[in-house]
Amino acid sequence: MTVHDMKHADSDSARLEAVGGRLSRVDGPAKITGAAHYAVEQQLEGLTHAVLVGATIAAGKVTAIDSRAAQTAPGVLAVLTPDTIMELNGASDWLGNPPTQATYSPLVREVTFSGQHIAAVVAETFEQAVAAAALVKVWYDETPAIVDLSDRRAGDGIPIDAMTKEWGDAEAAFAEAPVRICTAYNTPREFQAAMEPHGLIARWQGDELTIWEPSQWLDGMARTYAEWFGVPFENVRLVSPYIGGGFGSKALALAHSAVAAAAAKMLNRPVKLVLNRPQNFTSYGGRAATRQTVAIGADREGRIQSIVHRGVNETAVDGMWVEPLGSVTSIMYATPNFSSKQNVVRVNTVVPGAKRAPGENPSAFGIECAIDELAHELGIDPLEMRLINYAEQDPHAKKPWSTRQLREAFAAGAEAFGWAKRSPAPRSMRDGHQLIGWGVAAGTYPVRRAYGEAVVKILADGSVEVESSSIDMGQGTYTILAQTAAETLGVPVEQVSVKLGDSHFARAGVTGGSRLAGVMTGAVHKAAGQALDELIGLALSDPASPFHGLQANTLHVRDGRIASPRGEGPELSIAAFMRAVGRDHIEARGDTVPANFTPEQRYNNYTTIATAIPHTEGDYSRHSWCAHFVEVHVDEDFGTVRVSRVVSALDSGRLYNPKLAESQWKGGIIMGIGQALLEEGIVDRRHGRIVNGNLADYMLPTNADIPDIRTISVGIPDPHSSALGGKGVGELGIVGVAPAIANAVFHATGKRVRDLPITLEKLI
Ligand code: MCN
Ligand code: MOS
Repeated sequence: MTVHDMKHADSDSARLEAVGGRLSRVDGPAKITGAAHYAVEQQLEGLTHAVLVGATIAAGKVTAIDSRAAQTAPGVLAVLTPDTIMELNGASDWLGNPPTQATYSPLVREVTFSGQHIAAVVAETFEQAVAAAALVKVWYDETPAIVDLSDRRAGDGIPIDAMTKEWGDAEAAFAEAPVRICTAYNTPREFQAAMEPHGLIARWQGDELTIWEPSQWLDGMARTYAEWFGVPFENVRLVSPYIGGGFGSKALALAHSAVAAAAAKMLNRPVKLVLNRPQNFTSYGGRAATRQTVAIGADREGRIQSIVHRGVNETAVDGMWVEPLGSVTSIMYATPNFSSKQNVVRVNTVVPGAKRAPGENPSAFGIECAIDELAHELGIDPLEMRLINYAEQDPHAKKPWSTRQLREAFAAGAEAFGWAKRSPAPRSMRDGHQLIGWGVAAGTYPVRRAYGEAVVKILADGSVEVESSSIDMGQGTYTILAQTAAETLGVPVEQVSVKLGDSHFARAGVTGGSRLAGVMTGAVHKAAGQALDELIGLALSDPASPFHGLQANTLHVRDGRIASPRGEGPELSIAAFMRAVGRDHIEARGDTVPANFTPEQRYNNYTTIATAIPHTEGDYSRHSWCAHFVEVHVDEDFGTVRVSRVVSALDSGRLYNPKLAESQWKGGIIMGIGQALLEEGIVDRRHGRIVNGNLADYMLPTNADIPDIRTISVGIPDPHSSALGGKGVGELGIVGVAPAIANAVFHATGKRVRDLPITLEKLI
């Protein structure tokens, strides 16, 4: 702990080490000193290296592969092709649906996207594998590819009926509304661009498989490997102690994972395969490109009468991804009439995937820009517009919110930003050649819940161990679970060590949808409570205990010392007590899984998302909320946009650790700035190739692009959302940032940019 932290702690009500304290990340020192070993940094005896060969066309057939030169190159152990790689079983999907095909080949003959894996070379060294992979010759029969949503041959796509949300008569009410806007918004293909690339080391020992792989979901991925290779689930061990960012991309075992594990089995040697940066743009999906139209009808006072919303997202030729575009549209504002429908369009891409707040993020871009447009049309302040249409309950589920501090967020954000000083007309604020714009937008993310399990051990020396197969990709899981165990047990946080990232620990479900913190603090709280009960029970009942015979029904543990609540009798450390009763540990396995769950339901709870609890289950609708206030400077001559100020007020319920929550929110806001101004996957129209698939050409914000960001927590504990009263944090922050910036750019320039990113050529 540094002096700086101590100062922070002093100014906060919660104790540093308790839940709600501003404890710095307990994994920080290991990461900074290099003591933290990431998955693919493991040093193994006899390690071999695999390198992939990807398709250079986006559609067609591989007609021939000549691997002779590669096979005889120095150090080469094997060249795998669709003909030579071992056959795998099909695996069930993450919803738990059974496989659609009996067999699976991660190397293909039928190409459906550029970069798809066709062959792999395994060699003694990485350099040998790279050199030999360049010698593999591939011939194709190329057919025309559908490169993106704008391709006419792609058509209107496939309706996803499950996404339809309707009440009232939206079309008729829109037609009759005195004030109407109807606008279209587009977001491009985006990528997660985590600093740590995807990759893995696979090792077989008999029919036991160990995989070191960065993972947001050890148990889900272990299930996939077990199914591919037809071995029992228990035989697969996933190890992922540290992760250099995932942002949604690291939850599934992918084709390259299968190639490495198959190669390891075929060669009976451990195999390491790490995707190079361009392969990180084609081996798994980023955020799907989206198109939406938002039609809003209102009365002259600004009260919304109807919203008609239509959305489309791209998906793959041979895989389905739905980016739910109506998710924010359907709940943010009160409206008597509503209709939202969505189609998907198949294009020649790898299956798109989850990127921070999938669905909510592009959904908010549509509705939060449209509200700004309506406010401008009516001459109403955009913040006032949002208050006029404030949804007092969930308009779709027709249930009260568990908690919704959005009004408080608008008020706190506006106050801190100085919104009252905004001059309403576009182009009315400037500083020399810089046009200044102020924009606002709201955001939300549902509280996703699931059941969790954890093991808490009290050891002979009084230290505590927490074990869970959940993970920390930078959010702070290690830290908040240490705080939860320390507070529940009454021991100093330095005495707690948290072990994560090993599928042989107590099982855990996916780290996705901002659910892990709520699930795991609940499970650790429960397991630690059980361990404490056992400790106290032993202290009162064991004949060798110094507390034996004391007329007390309970004991207190504080700062790692056991005492009676009234102070009579002895007081001793947990270590001294464990010595006295001759115990070397106390262990409790606590879970929040319903008692009537069958073993299969339990297995599915950890390895699929089939048992996730709907956020509108029961009496309430549960969501986190936020309001972003943004200032931009737009150069009048050059059209360059700089975000100069951000104030965001957010409701994530109770915060387990405000320091980490603020860091998460800021990370989301920074990602939102990138999305608004920079990020865009560019596809070559001739061969459907991502041309900017590297970190030099795929633009991401750097420190120089990021202004001072102020975050304000307006949450209150929400007992309906989680055991400790927290709601989701990690994804919330990004939702609403891009529309707040687009709205600010309109205020600065009088120009609406409805296609992200907002680049200078769209402004001049
Ligand atoms: N937290 C808190 N109080 C709460 C809830 C959370 O203080 N009430 C803090 C905790 O430090 C917790 C963190 O916020 O560890 C994230 O909590 P939450 O978002 O609720 O849940 P998850 O742990 O499931 O986070 C996953 C979420 C997702 S889905 C993406 S995508 C994402 C994100 O977290 N990817 C990230 N944040 C990321 N941060 C980093 N550094 N890297 C990523 O890849
Ligand atoms: Mo987050 S995109 O749900 O991993």
